[in-house]
Amino acid sequence: MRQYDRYLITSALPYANGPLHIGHLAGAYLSADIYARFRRMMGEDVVFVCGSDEHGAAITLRAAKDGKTPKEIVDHYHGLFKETFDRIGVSFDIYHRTSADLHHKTSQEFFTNLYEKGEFEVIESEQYYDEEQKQFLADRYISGTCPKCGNEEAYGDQCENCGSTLSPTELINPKSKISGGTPVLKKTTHWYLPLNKYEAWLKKWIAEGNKDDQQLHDPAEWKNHVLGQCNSWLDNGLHPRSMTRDLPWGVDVPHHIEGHEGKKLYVWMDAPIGYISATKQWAEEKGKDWEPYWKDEDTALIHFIGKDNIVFHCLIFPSILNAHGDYILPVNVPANQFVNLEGDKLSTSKNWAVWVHEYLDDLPGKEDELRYCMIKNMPETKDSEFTWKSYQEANNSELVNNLANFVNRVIVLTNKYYEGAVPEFDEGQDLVGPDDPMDAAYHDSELLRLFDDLHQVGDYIRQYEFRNALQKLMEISSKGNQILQANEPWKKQKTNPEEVPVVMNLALQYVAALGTAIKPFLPFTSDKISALLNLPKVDDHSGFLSLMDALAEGEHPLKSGHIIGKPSHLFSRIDDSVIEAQVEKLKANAHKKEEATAAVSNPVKEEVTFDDFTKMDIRTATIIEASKVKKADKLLQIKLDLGFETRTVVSGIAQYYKPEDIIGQQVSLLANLAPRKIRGVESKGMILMAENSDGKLVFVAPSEASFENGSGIR
Ligand code: B3M
Ligand code: ZN
Repeated sequence: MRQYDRYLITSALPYANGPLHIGHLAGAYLSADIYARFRRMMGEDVVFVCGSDEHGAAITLRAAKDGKTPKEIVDHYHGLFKETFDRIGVSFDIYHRTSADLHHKTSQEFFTNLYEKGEFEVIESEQYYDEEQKQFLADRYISGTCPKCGNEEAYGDQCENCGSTLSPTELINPKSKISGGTPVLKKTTHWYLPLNKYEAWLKKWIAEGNKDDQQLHDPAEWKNHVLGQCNSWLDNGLHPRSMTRDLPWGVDVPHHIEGHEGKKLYVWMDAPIGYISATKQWAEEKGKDWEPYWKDEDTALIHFIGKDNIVFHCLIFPSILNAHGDYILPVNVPANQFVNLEGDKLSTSKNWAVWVHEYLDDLPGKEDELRYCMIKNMPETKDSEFTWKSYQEANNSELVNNLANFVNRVIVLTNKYYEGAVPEFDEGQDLVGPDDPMDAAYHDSELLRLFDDLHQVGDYIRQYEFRNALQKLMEISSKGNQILQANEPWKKQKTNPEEVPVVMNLALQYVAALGTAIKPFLPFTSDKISALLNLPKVDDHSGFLSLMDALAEGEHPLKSGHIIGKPSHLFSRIDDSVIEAQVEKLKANAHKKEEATAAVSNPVKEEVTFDDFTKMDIRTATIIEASKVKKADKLLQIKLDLGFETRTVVSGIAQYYKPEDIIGQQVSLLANLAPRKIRGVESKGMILMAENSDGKLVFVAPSEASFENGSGIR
C-alpha cells in the first residue's frame, strides 16, 4: 500500500448562476465530504477545497436574463452557496471564488508559464459575431437547430436533446442569444492547447499510470464509466482546444501578451486552477505552505465531480498540469453519474429540482435526513433517482425504526436501570457455556466483530463506495437492535438483574461507536449521539482513528461509570402530508412549457379508468391499398382489410412512407373512432403510430406475423 503524506480533496466548483440542488449534493459534494471527513478523522493531513465558478457564459447569460451585472449574479450565488454548504454540513477547509484577485493572478501565471514555454498554438478561425452587440459569441451564446435531431434549441457546443457535441457553425439557423439576431462569421485569433500532442501520454497515464494505490487492500481502479468516457474521447482523437475566448467577463489574457485585447481565459482553463488558488488562500489564512499539496508526489490529489466534468478533469486539466510540469496529477477522479427527480431529469431552467436551501427552510433540522437519502441513492456507477416517497421511506423505516430506535432504547434503559451510569459488568460472567449471550466472552467477541465491521466501513470509503459504507453502518445499528432483542434485558432485569450489565454495556459501546463512525455521513446526528452520551463532540481530526485504536487494544470506547445524558429522539417519522406538500410544490413550480421538445419529456397523460380503456376497440388489420391525398403533402388514403370488412382511413404519414412501400403492412387500428371527413375522404378509424427517436412515425404493428385481421387488441 502506498502511504501518502497528505490528501488534497476537491469538489467541482459550481457555476454561480443558480442555487444548489440535490443533484449537486449527490454528485460532487457529499461524496467528497464523506471522504474528507473520514480521512481527517483517521488523523490524515487533509485539505478539502472548493469555491464558486464565477466565469464563463453560464454567468453572463444568467445576468442578461435577469437584467443584472455578472458581478451582482456571482455575488448573490456565491453567498448563497457558501451558506447552503455550511448549513448542510459540507466541511470544506475553504470555499473560495474565482473572481478573487488571487485566482486571477494564479491563472494568469499559469497561462503565462505555458505561453512562454511555447505550449500554445495561435490559430485564426472564423467565429460567429453579433454585429448589433459588437461582440464575438461564445458557444453558449448561440442557439439554433441541431443538424442531427432537429431540436430548435440546440446550443453552440451541444444539443441537450440528442446529446451530440456540436460546433456553432454546424447549427442550422444560428441565432445570437444576446440580440436574437443572426450572427455573422468573423475572423478571430486564439491560443490553443494542442491536446493532440498529449494524446499518447494521456493514453498511457489513463491505462496504467493511475492505479489508485492508497488503499489498505486492493488499489481502487478508476470507475468504469470514467475510464469509458476518457477512452472514447481518446479513441476519437484529440484536437487543439482554444484556451481563450472573446468575452467581456472572465480572467484577462495577461496584458504583456501581444494581442491580449478583449481576450479572456476560457472558463475551463481558469476554473480547475481555482482548486490551486483556493489552496493558496487556505494556506495563507492558516500560515501554511500550499506548495507541497500541489507539488509533492506524496500528496494524493482526488477530484470529486459529476460525470459532465470528466473530460475536463481527466484529460484537459491533466494536460495543462503536465504542460506546466511542476504539478502532481490526480490519483483518482471518482465521478458520480446523475440523479433524476420523480421520473425526470433534474433541470435548473425548468425549475425541476429540489433546491437545497429551500429544503433546509421547509424542513428545518432535517439536514441528515437529506444527506442520508442522497448518500443511500448516490449515483456512484449509474444514474439514480430521488423521489419524495423514497425519502420518506428511508427516514421512517431506516433512520427512525433502526438507528433512532436502537439508540433510544439504550439511552432509556441505561437511565432507567442505572441512573444513567454506564454499568460495570462481571468480567468473569460465564453463565451456561462459552456462547451464552449474557457472558463476558460474548461482550469481547461482539466488540471484535464491531471492529471488523467498522474496518469494512473504512475500506468502503477508501474505495469510494459510499453507499456500501452507509449500509454497513446501518447493519451495525441493526446488529445493536438484535443484541437487545436476543437478550431481552427488560425481562432479565426483573428476574436476574445482575446478568444485565454485560448486555447494556455492550449496547452502549455500539452506540458510542456508531456516534463516531457515522460522523462522515451524518455529522449532525453524530453530535446528537455525543450529547445523548454526555460526551464532547467526536473529534474531527482523530475520532475514527482513536475509536479503531481503542477497539484494537480491546479497550471500551465508553468507560464504566460514565454518566450519559437524558433520552431524546434522533429522528422522527415524516408524515404523508409533508411529502405530499413537497411533491405539490415541485409540480407547481416547474416550468413544463419550457421543455425543449416533447422527446425530452413526454409526461404520461391523465389517468383513465379500465372502463374508459375498454371503450376503445383496437383491431389488427393489413394495408391493401394506399395512395396520396390530392393537394395534401402529409396525407395518405389507405384501404385496410379487417377480416370482416374493408375500410378507408386517412393518415398523416406521407412524409415518412411512400404508398407503394406500405402495401401488406400490418397495423393496429382504433376501429371505433367516430368517422371524420378529411379533404373530402371519409376516414373510419385511426392507424396507431409511434414516434421514434428521429421524430419519424412508425407503425405499431403486432410483432408476430400470424394474426388474423380483425383480432381485438387488449
Ligand atoms: N463549473 C461545471 C459545473 O458546474 C463547472 C465545474 C468546474 S470544476 C473546475 O458543472
Ligand atoms: Zn440534437
